[in-house]
Amino acid sequence: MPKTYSNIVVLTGAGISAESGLATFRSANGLWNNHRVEDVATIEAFQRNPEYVHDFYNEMKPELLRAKPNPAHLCLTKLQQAFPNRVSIVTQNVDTLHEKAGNTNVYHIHGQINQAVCLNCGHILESWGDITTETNCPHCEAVGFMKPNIVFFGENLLYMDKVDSLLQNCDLFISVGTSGVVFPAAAFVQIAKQNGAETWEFNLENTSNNYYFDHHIFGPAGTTLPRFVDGLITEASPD
Ligand code: BV8
Repeated sequence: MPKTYSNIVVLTGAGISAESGLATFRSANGLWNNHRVEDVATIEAFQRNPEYVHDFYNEMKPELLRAKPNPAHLCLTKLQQAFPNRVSIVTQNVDTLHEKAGNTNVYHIHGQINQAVCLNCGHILESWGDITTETNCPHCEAVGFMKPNIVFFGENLLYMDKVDSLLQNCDLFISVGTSGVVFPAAAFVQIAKQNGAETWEFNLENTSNNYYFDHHIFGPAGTTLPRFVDGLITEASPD
C-alpha cells in the first residue's frame, strides 16, 4: 500500500543554507558572534541607531545575492513536484535560496533581506541595493521611514495565520537546519505533533526542541534531505 501525505510542512533555518556558504547564527563563526543581537536585530536597536542596523543588513546583501541553492533546497522542488499543492515551506531564513531553487509556497516568517517596509504606509520595496535613512518610499514618498523587512526580536512574525492553518492540518512535519531556540518557530513542531503529524528533524546534532521529533537524521542536509525525499517519493509511488 503506497504511503502518502496530504499536508507536508517543511520548516527551515540557517543550517539549510550552510552548504551554500552562508554563515548560520549560533555556530562557532556565526553571525551573532561578531554582533550583539541587541545591537542589530531588535526594534529598539533600529530606533536607537537605524544607520548601524541598515549597514548590517546592506553589508549582507551582496553575499546573499551571489549565493546558490544547494541539494537540500533543490530536492524540495522535486518533493513539491511529486506532491503537488501539498508541500509548504516555512522558512526562518531571510535569504532567497528556496526561490532560487524553484521552491514555491515559501513563507518567510522572519522576513527577507531583499525587501524593505515603509513604516509610514506599509509598502514593501523589493531591493538588493542599499536601504538607508535617506531612502524614500516609492509609494507614499515619505523619507526616512524605510526599515529592512526583517522581523526583529520583539516583533510579530509574518504569515502567522497561514502557518497556523498549515500546522493544524499537517500530517508530516520536517525541520531542517534550525537550532530550535527562537520562538514561536521553535514551537511549531509541538503544534504539528499535537495535531497528529509525523515529525522529522534534520540537523548535524541534537537541538533544543528535539523531544518533539519522532525521528532524527543527523548529517549535512545537502546529503540527508535528498535521500529522504527520494524515499518519500518511492514510498508514495504505486508498485
Ligand atoms: C515574537 C532576524 C511576539 C534577524 C531573527 C517564548 C519563549 C522565549 C522567548 C520568546 C518566546 N516568544 C517570543 C520570545 C522572544 C524571542 C525569542 O524567541 N527569543 C529567544 C532567542 C529566546 N522571539 C521573538 O522576539 C519573535 N517575535 O515572538 O513576537 C512578541 C512580540 C513582542 C514581545 C514578545 C513576543 C521574533 C523572532 C524572530 C527574530 N529574528 N532574525 C536576521 O535574520 O538577521 S531570529 C534568527 O534566529 C534568524 O531569523 C534565524 O533564522 C533564527 C533561528 O536561527 P536558526 O535558523 O535556527 O540558526 P542557528 O544558527 O541558531 O542554527 C542553525 C542550525 O543548523 C544548528 O542547529 C546547526 O546544527 C544546523 N546546521 C548547520 N549546518 C547544517 C545544519 N543542519 C543541517 N545541515 C547542515 N549543513
